[in-house]
Amino acid sequence: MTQPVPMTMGQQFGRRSWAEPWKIKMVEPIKMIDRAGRERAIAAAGYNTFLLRSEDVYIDLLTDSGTSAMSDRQWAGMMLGDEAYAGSRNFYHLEAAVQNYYGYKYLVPTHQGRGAEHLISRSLIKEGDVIPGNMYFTTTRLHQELAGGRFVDVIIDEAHDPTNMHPFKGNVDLGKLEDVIQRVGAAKIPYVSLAGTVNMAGGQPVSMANVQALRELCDRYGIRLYLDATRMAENAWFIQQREEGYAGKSIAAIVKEFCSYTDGAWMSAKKDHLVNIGGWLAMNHEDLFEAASNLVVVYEGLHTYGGMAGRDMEALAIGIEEALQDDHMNSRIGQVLYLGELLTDWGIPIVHPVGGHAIFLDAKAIYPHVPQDRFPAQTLAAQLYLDSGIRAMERGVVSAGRDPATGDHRYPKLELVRLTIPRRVYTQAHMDVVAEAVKAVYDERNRVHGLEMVHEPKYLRFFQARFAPVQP
Ligand code: P70
Repeated sequence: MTQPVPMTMGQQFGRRSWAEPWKIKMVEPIKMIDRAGRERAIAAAGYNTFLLRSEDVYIDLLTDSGTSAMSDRQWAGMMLGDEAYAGSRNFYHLEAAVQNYYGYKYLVPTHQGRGAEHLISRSLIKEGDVIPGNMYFTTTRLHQELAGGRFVDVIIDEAHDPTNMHPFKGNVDLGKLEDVIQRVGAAKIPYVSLAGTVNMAGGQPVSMANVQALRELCDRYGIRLYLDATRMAENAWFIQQREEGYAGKSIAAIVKEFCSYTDGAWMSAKKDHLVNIGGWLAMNHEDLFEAASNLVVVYEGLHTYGGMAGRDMEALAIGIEEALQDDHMNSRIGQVLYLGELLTDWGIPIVHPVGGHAIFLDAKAIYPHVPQDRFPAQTLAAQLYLDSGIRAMERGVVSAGRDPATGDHRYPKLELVRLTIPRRVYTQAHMDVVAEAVKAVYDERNRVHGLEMVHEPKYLRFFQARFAPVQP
């Protein structure tokens, strides 16, 4: 009798396995606390994974933001910090990296993404303005609203359907956008807010054809186009894989071309750029540069550091270069796809196609018996922690918040739990453990009944809200 030959995952899927283009030089121990400890920890956290202590977490998939492992080159760069208050040499290195890889003329550094969102919103939005975009992001929309604007979603309908296999579910629906322009008038639209790999849609990319067409439409009406470039390098990988004519182009070339159709970008460098803190706003128009580089000194710090230390800017400049390498991106997204393939094989409902930075579990499909005002995604994230100390994030009705006009919950079509994969941090074995935990929670799905909210903060409630289990 012949034994079946063991196969690698790559062989099982009919292709060669990929491997990370690095080896591990330093490790940080992690451990899983016992079930009783996890029960105590999640109850003390009000069933909100944002309120857990990191010490009580085993595998931390809360976010890919600021959680990357830096390279030896980046750590070496940290030693080269020029901590002068003004004109640090690391700022000029960073400025050159952004100009070189993203192609924008002017740079305003900020402490992280929302600092840049604040500056662009305050500089360009007037009371009563409308900002169309490809699905809201929590902090982006809040800054647009605080500046007096109103966000209008113009993403294609396919983005709201977790099973639709459209290859570019982040695309803007140009018909919807033109309707908005015609309804409110171009003068009321300071800019279109475009995001690469749309976070709330499941990390879904925008095609090059879409940004080209968007540029033409914006030009026709004299409207500016700004990009949330937070995960634009990941977006470029999808263009390289899926869009005709881009298979032979590098990630760096694709990012540069994509950005050339936009007027500027804001960035949370804590994602793509492989640093633990940092951000920037970059632009081609001088008027925005003038306004933002003046406002930055009020809210962030001088215009040559914007809330970052010199060493942070150095690590970031080096991170930009590393982030845009093809072999890095192949292994980064390859790991996300690996987890997605396992869960798909086991019949667990997730958002398809799998996006760039995370797997999104479809909590509505997993808990059809839990109504949306009992917070199915919040419940699922808590269950996952209880099962194995894995920390994920709610991306559903809690994240969507309340409508400022009516005060009611906003009920998004997508009610998701995000398993976000930090860059260069976990191994394939960690992904196996995560998949097994999700499966265990899925198998127990009929035993949970949801949560009620017992404390609700005014801004970005998902960060600090508290919940309690409801009985059947
Ligand atoms: C996440 C983080 C941050 C982010 C983003 C996009 C597409 C801007 C920002 C803001 C952190 C986060 C933020 C709000 C709710 C939950 C988590 N996303 N644009 O985990 O950047 O955090 O640096 O101020 O994804 O997705 P920053």
